[in-house]
Amino acid sequence: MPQSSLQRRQTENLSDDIYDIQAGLSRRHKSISPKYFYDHTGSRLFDAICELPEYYLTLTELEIMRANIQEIAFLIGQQASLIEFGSGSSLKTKVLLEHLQDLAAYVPVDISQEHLLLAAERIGADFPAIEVLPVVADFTQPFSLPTPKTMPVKNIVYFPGSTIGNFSKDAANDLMTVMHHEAGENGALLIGVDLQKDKSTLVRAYNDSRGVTAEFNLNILRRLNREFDATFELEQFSHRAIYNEDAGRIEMYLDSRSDQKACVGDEQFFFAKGESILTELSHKYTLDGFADLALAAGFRVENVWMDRKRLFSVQYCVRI
Ligand code: AVJ
Repeated sequence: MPQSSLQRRQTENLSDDIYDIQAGLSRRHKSISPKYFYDHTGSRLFDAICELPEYYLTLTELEIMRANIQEIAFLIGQQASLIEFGSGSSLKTKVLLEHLQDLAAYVPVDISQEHLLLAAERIGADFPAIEVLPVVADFTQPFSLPTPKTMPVKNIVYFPGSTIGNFSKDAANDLMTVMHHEAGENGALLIGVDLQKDKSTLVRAYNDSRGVTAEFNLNILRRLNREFDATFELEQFSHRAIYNEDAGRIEMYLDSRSDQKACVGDEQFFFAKGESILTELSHKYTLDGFADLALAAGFRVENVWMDRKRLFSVQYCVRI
């Protein structure tokens, strides 16, 4: 894309984002999309969360991948194209690629061009034998796939980290439908799914003792101040994460400590003392619950790998 139109697209995105943030804060139950967590600081804070033993998700998923990598690689087979939803900067992706040297291509898909190209470059350097074809796209909408030099036998969509948990049941169904489309005929989905478990383990994972998650949550306001002309006072909000058992999900909020106002762009918002902004939902699935979601989007769960405590699952779903 020529430089000028790329810049134009980035400014358009910026104003789209402001409208999106303003719309979320105009609702009766205020919310800010979790996609705004991940600026540079937010990504670093998330990396720090992933190293906390209380945040069992990342370490457990990695352990499951390592323990079952032979079987996973066997199911994926030869000459597949691995399409990762997300930039592919994780250790799990490396573990997978180390055992898939005969891939037709590796296709990381991410909306953040900067993040994506950096991660793709690193992967290209670490795995010179694999053709890396990054795609800048919003993966919640259908996108077209690049054509690798080697014709792929099948497409494997890879979606680690239980990011599926961030999506409401309807949005998760839509996203699974996009993944079904991108997998194409003979395709499959390899996905990390966090599981329902005792409330205290879940609550601790999102209220870590070092306060990294609180910092991560508050950083969203810092980012709005810096990038979206907002005027939030960070000390006037506090982190809260609860487990909603009926809905089977963690809900993360920023609670206003006082009656106050803040601007975002040219709009002003009022926050009553104790009023909350919802910043993230993190759905936890039962095995049956996820199998139903998969089925509704045209996938059959063929294999489920879990840790011994059944905290987390990695699931291989085939297209039906
Ligand atoms: C990356 C969306 C899977 O929901 O557990 C971690 C993000 N939020 N701690 C999650 C997150 C608070 C994470 N996901």
